[in-house]
Amino acid sequence: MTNPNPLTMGQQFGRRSWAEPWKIKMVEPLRMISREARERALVEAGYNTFLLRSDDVYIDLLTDSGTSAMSDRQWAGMMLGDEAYAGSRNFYHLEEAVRRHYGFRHVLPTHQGRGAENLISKVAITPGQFVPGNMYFTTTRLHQELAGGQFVDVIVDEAHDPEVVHPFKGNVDITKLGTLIEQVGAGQIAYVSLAGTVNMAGGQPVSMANIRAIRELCDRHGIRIFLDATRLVENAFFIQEREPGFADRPIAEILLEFCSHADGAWMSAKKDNLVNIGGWLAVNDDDLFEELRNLVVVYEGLHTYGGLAGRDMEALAIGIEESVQDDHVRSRIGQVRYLGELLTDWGIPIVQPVGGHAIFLDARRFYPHIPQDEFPAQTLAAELYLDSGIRSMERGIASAGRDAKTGDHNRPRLELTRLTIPRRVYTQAHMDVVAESVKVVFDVRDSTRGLRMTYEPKYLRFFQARFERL
Ligand code: P61
Repeated sequence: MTNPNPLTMGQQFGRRSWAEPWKIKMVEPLRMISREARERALVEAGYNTFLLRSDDVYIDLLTDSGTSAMSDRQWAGMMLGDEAYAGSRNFYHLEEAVRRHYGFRHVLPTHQGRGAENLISKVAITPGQFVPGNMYFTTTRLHQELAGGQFVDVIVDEAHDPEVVHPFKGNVDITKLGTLIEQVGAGQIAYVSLAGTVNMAGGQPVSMANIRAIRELCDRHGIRIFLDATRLVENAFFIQEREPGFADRPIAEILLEFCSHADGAWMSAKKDNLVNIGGWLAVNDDDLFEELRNLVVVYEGLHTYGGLAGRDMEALAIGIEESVQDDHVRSRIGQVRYLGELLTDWGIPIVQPVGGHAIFLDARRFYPHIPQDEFPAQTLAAELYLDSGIRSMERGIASAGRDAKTGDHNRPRLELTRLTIPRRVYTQAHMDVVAESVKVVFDVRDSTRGLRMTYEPKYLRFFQARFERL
């Protein structure tokens, strides 16, 4: 039989195909349990994908955090761990890699991103101060609040609308930031908390022009800028692609320039930096660093290991080098886009434009008949798992938690289910399987019912909350 459609997928989407700049050397078998077994597993997990056993998951798109595949060079680095308690040579490799690619002077390892968030929040926030940022992130905001700060969202309005197409939906609205500074006074602003490719907005980037404008405003008022560098390499890719004047500049160069406008950064190295565990905190100011270096021994470990083994720091140092390579980033984001193109083609509502690390299904438009208080995005994550064993994550009302003052649910405009793509792990065929499953769940959407929360933990409730079907 002749092929009725002799086009590659790239041609069908009107572009040249991309391919991964690596080949596979070691494989990990996948397992798919029966639908009956998935039903049992889901009930046992209280309809919360965080509570599933990974053995019961077929394609795991819960997160891109710590789930990437390391390279042969990184694994070789694991054998070169200098496990000295103090002054491990791997720490100096890490320090050098962060300095070279992010440009900050002082570097501290931490066990992961939230370890670094804890330290910077404790040292840089005086209770009662405000922390403006480009949309909240769960752990970031919690550490800011636990340190006595109050997070204020100053992202552009477009970020809260999943249908608006804008090249830099992660940008700070300079007017909102300026108004806040005028209202509360510069002394009451702890710092600006600026994330690259904003996670909760759908992996949406910040432009170079925007960080320059924030810098200018902050300089006028003596306010510091700290970056959440977790997915800043991916942010640099979007600047290269979309911002005039950057098309011919390597991602590594753009990253360095972006960081040059900030006073420091915290990092969950489990994302961009291609390791299974690790983080770091880096700042330029000597006095601030001295305080942080002292505090790290309380919460993480000595300042030359910060909760990491020597081998972890070596893998991280190598991961940083690999993560800023143009070929790598292009294929990583290319894979996310491929899935986005399929779903868009089939009329499935997703956040547009497609961001760096994930496809975000728009659960409000998916299930218009399920009110937000009945957890449409959580429902969608459960339905996808039931259909095919694909694990995704709720990013809506459950993730947003409760208002600290009123105790009522925070009700974000974005009610999303995240299909997060680990780096260098799955193939295009896996993406096809994922898209087909989303389509099946979409086709039966009208008969799907929502959920009721039956157990609610106090902090970051979405991780451990339990639900049952209505
Ligand atoms: C994720 F459901 N992200 O996206 P740590 N900043 C940013 C992150 O994306 C981030 C951290 C800081 C995760 C893991 C996770 O509500 C959740 O290394 C932009 O995880 O401590 C983590 O870095 C924290 C999943 C975290 C969640 C919080 O999947």
